[in-house]
Amino acid sequence: MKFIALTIFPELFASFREHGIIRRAIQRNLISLEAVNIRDFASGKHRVTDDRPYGGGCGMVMKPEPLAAALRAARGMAPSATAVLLSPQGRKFNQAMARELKSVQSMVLLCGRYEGIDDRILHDHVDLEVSIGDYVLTGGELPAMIVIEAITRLIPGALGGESSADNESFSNGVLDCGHFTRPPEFEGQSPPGVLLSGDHRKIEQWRLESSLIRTVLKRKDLLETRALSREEIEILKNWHNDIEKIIRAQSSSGPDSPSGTE
Ligand code: 4G3
Repeated sequence: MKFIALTIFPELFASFREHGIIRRAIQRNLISLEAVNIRDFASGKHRVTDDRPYGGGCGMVMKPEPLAAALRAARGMAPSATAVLLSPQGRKFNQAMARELKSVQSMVLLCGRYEGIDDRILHDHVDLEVSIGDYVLTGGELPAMIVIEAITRLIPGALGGESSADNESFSNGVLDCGHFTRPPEFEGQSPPGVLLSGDHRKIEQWRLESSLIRTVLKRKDLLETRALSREEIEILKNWHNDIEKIIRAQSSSGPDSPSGTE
């Protein structure tokens, strides 16, 4: 996969490329990453890339000509590339979109600054507008790196060692289970005994249950749209029954119940 970032701050991508999974993926020829300076495509002595907005108001807008020229140059390097604009107005990025985008051959990531880019660039030059979340940043560079990283780590061979993207949060629509490592006791807390039991069937069962319950507690919304397996429904029913038993045992003797009813 070929990534080309268009930015007025290409240096922001320097350390991103030189560390961790992105560096390894480049070394292994799984991806390439080029940061192209939009300013190189601006004309005039001062190579200006921004201008005051028509209609007045504060802030600056990125001029269309340097953007169009930079996009044309990028398309020369990768003719079939998908052009992505990072902006707060974009489609909300998530794991499913990362999986979708993994299959494109090359991607041009247009990183705007200031109040954004001249809107005319959107219509003819941008294939997809993406937002990494509902907040405003000073530039699209960090969002671009997030999109690149989320996609890259899905490419087989990009993750180091034995780790894989197959059994982590969102990969199957629920949150990841809890994780523990040595020491066996830390600040008075011990890992669930089953994880030290060596019983791999029980460990798998615990992980499934941990994932599901954590999702119920932290991200109920994920379960509203996802089909549950028989096993998952069984787990939830068991919790439901346990909770019901606790409630039934309490209801006639709790601190709020009328006196003389027990
Ligand atoms: C407006 C992306 C702002 C238009 C970019 C670029 C947040 C996100 C910008 C534009 C950004 C996001 C730069 N801020 N939520 N700022 O993904 O094209």
